Amino acid sequence: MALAHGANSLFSGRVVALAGGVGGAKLAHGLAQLLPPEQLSIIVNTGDDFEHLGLLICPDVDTVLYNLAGVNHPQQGWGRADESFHVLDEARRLGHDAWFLLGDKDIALHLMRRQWLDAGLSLTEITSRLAQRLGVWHPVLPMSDEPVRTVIHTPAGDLPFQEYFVQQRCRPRMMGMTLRGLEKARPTPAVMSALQQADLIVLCPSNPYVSIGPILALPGVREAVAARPAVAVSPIIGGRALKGPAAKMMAEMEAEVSALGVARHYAGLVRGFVLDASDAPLADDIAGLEIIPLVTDTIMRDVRERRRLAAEILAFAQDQLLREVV
Ligand code: FO1
Repeated sequence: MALAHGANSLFSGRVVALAGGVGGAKLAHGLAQLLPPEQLSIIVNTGDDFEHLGLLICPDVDTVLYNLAGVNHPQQGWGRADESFHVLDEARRLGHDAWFLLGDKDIALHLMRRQWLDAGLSLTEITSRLAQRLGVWHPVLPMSDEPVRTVIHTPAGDLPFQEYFVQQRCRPRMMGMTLRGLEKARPTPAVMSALQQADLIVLCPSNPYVSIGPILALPGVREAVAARPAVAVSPIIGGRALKGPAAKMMAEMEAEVSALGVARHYAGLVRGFVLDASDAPLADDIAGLEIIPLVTDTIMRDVRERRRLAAEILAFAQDQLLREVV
C-alpha cells in the first residue's frame, strides 16, 4: 500500500470528497490514488437512485465503486468495462421497455443489493460490503440511508431524475427541482463523523444542483461543510460541462454559465476554488468572492490526469487553505 500511496506527504490530514456523477468519481479516484483509506472518505449523492425492475439502482454510488475498483466502463464512465447485456436483451424480448441500460455484471451487483436490503441491511452497510468485495478500501459513504429522490420540474410536469436524465436525455427545460423524502432523511452517522473530522473537504467537479445539492441539503451537512476548510472544483469549463446537463441547468436556473457562476453558487461555503486554465481570466472575480482560486488543467482524460489534479488540489489546500487552522 505504501507504494500506491507514495504521494502521501502531499497532505497529512483527513480528506472528505463529496461526489456524484462521472466527474466526481474521477476525482475521487485520483484522490484515492494518493491518500490511504484512513485519510480519505467519499460521500456520495443518492438523489439519483431509483427503483427499476424491482432493483434499487444507485448510479452515483456504483460509479464511485466501479471507478475506485478500476472496473468502470472507460468511455462512458458509468457502468462496467467488458459488459454484456444478455439479461436486458431477454427482458426486452419479454416486453420490457429497456430505456435504462443495465448490463449483466451491473445487474449482479443490484441483485446482491436487493437481497441485502430485503435482509434488513442499510445502504451504508451494503455499500461497504460491495466495496470490500470489489477490493475498494476507501470508505464510500451514501449520503443517507433514507431514500431521497431528485425530481425535476419541467413544463411537461415533474420527472423523476433518471426519466429526465436518461429517458428524456435532459431535453425538457428545468424549472426547479424537489428532493422527495428529504424531510424524513438524515445524513448517516458515518457521513457526519467524516465531515466533522475532516481537515479538508473537496467538492468534486459534479453537478452543483443534482449531485452536490442533495448532499448539502441534508440537515446539518451544509453547516458541517462550512465549518471546515473546503475547496470546490468547477464542473464548467469554457462555459460548458464536459459531461451531463450542468451547463444547461445553470442557464435554465438563470445562473451565469461559467466557473464564476459555480463559484458564486458555493460562495460562503468554500475557501478555495479550482478552475480550468482556459478560464483563467475569471480568477480575479472569484478572488473577489473571498475565495482563493487555483487555476490549472482540470480535464481528467486518463488515470494519470486524475492523480495529477488530485495532487494539485491537495498541495493547494495544504499551502493556501489550511494556513489559519494548522
Ligand atoms: N446513463 C445513461 O445516459 N443511460 C443509461 O442507460 C444509463 C444506465 C446506467 C446504469 C447503471 C448506472 O449505475 C448508471 C447508468 N447511467 C446511465 C448513468 C446515470 O444515469 C448517471 O451517470 C447518473 O445518474 C448521473 O449522475
